[in-house]
Order: sequence, then C-alpha cells, then structure tokens
Amino acid sequence: MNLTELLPASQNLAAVRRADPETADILAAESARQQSTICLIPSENYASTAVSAALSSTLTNKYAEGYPHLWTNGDRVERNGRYYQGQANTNAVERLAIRRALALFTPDPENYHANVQPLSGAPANLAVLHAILQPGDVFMGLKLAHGGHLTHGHHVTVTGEYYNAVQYGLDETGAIDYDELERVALSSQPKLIFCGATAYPLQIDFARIGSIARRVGAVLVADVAHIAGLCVTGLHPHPFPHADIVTTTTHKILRGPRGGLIVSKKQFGPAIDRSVFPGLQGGPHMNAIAAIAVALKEAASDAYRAYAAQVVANARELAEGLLHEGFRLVGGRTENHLLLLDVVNGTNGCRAKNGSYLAAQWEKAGLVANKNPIPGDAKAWLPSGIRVGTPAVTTLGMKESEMRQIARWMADATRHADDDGHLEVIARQVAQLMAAFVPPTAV
Ligand code: DSN
Repeated sequence: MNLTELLPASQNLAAVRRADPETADILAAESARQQSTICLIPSENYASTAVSAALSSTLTNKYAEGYPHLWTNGDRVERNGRYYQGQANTNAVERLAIRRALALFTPDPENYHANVQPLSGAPANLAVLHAILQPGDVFMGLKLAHGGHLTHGHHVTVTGEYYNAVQYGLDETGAIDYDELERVALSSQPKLIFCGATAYPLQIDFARIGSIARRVGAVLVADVAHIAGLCVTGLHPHPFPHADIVTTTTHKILRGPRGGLIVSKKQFGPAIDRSVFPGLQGGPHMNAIAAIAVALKEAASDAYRAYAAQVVANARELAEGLLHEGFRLVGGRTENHLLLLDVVNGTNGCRAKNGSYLAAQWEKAGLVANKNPIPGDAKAWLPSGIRVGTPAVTTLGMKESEMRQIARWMADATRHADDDGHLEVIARQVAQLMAAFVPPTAV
C-alpha cells in the first residue's frame, strides 16, 4: 500500500515528512489503520477536517492562563482576564466556545456557566470534585465493573484515594439499581452524586437520580461524555435541570478534538473556574478550544441531529444482528449508541474464554473494539465483556445494512477466533468495505 496516498490533509503530513520522516511514517500508518479497519470503540470517532484544521492552527503557540471573563469568589472579584499579554484572539475564541456550549447544552444560557478548558474528561471530573468537596468528603458513583468511569470513585484513582467514594451498581436485569442508589444515598449522605457511565447501554433516569440527590442535599453531577450528542438532540433525556453540573469529553460522540467541558448551574461557575485554573491546570490548549468551538457549531446543525438518530438506529440494528447470531448482551438490548457483550456466555459459538482474547483476535479481522468489565468481573484487565458502539461507523455514513454485515463478521470472527488465517480473510473483506467509507481526515 502506498501510504502517501492516505496523508491526512489537515495534518499537513508532507511538512512532517520533510522535517521528520520517522514520525511521518507512523502518522501515515495510523491513517492507513483507520482507513482499513472498522472502529467499533464507542468512545472514538472521526473529527471533521475543519475540527482537525483548527486543532493544528497557530493557537497552539499561545499561552493563555486565566479566563476571558472576571473570576469571582462569591461576590468578590478575584481576577480579571489572563496573566499574559496578546490575548485578543484567545479571548474571542474561548468566548465563542463558551457561548456555543451554553446554547447547545442548557435550556437557559443566562442561568448557566460553561468552562471549556479541561484537557479531557478525567480532568473535568476531577475539577468538579475539587470544586465541590474537601478531601475525605463522601461522594457516590457507579461501579467501574457496572459501567461507571474510573473517576467516579474507583480506588485506583485520586477520586477514590482523596475522597470517601461510595459506589452503587446495576440490578440483575442490567439496569441501574435506583432503589439501591437511594438506599446508599440515604445511609451515606454524600455531598455529591456522580451519574453517567462509559459502558451502559440503557437510558439514564436523570429525573429520578435528581430527586434522590435533592433529598439528601447532594450536588448531582452528570458525566454525559458518552451520550452528550444524544442528550442535545433529544434522543436521550437531558440531564438539565435535574443535574447541577454536567461534564463531557468533546471527542466522543460530539466529534470534536480531545478535550472536556463543564457546564453548570450558574452558582457553581466561580468554584469550577478556580478549580480548573489555577487549581489543576496551567495554560489551556487554545488550539483545542478553537476546535471545540467548531465541533459545537457542527453539533448544533440539522445534519448532526440526523447523524445522532442514525447512531441510535445503527446500534439497535447491530444489537438485533448480534442477538440473532447468539451473542449475549448485558441489559439485553441497547437504548443508546453502545452494546456491552458478555462474551463468556454467548451461544451458537458466539463465546470466548474472555474479552481480552476475543478483542485481540477481532483486531486481526479488522474489527477494532475494546475489552470491558461486566457485572461480576473482578479483573478489569481480564474481563468477560467487549464494548462496541456505532458513533464512528455512523460518521463514515454506514447504515443498517452495514450493521447487519458487521454483526455477521463479529460472529464469524468469534466462531473462528483461534484461526488466524480465517481472521485474515475477514480482514480483507473489512478493508474492501472500508474503501467505500473514507474517514474525513484521510481525504
Ligand atoms: N476511555 C473512555 C471510554 O472509552 O469510554 C472513558 O474515559
């Protein structure tokens, strides 16, 4: 394969090649990998060429510690603006991103606040905890093996180390156990409750969790990184007004650059701003903030609404195809963009010794997904599940017929997981399909 044919225009790879052929070869190989395999990782996507171009703009050269607005502490103005000079354009682009985040995520922008500086989702969540809690305070989050995120209180992270993290889980049907959540909240009296998930295929009842949070006087934080694009297009219930604070990444279903957003009811804004900077971060990545502004404009379009609807339709079709083949789905179905497969307990040959082995073998067939813990798993690195999703394939323009084909390939690759030759045959078929679906940044 001639890798130079796959140069991503937005990265100006020719310039990289002139300066550094070794790095250029790696970048070209990654473009080739993305072009020839099917991305089923539900948290990955393809940024548009406009997003990628903004990311590689001259804003990468600029330091901009501070904010384009007053920072307050209660009624007291602490600081105004940035620390360094030369901020006319950083201020303009950050204000634009903030305005678009508020318009997209909130019912009433005047009464909400947005911080667009978090470098990604984990720093955004940490900034919220640091803004609201003191070390040792109690907060609640969904268990990692039940679909939660590391930063929702898992013991290997600072969120589990610095705070008193209490976890809730799913019931035997695979749905969030709202009764247990309420019991745990009443007994542990958390100051903050995290809801939201990274591997949960069902809709989240923000209204119910909001009423529990109000009952115990906790701040409710909804981490919608996975479903942000569904919430803002009406395809999933919206966390506001039930949640006080919403966090999200910008690079998953929102199709922006790698980054994070925190949108909150206005009273939490000053504490969140101070927590992000100077509490946790230094200079914001202004090139990423420009790219976030572009992505938020794209996400407000009719085309994005149609995209999000197709993401959900594709996930349902994929789920039907996989169930038909014999796979077992945690929760039994999908109501959003992702499916969680229990690969140890499938039937009709749709089973494997664990998710780690099967995900590695699938990659040989050009099917790129991720191993994932499922309820009952003790080891995150040797789990019984695989997580798949449709945001990326839908960006490429794939529809229901391609989902049916992908389900057949997943079953075929599972039944022949020990046969590398068979997996290579599937990989060639996958690459043939992908030739018709070029990622935006590969053109
Ligand atoms: N790594 C992200 C995901 O894949 O869902 C969560 O942070």
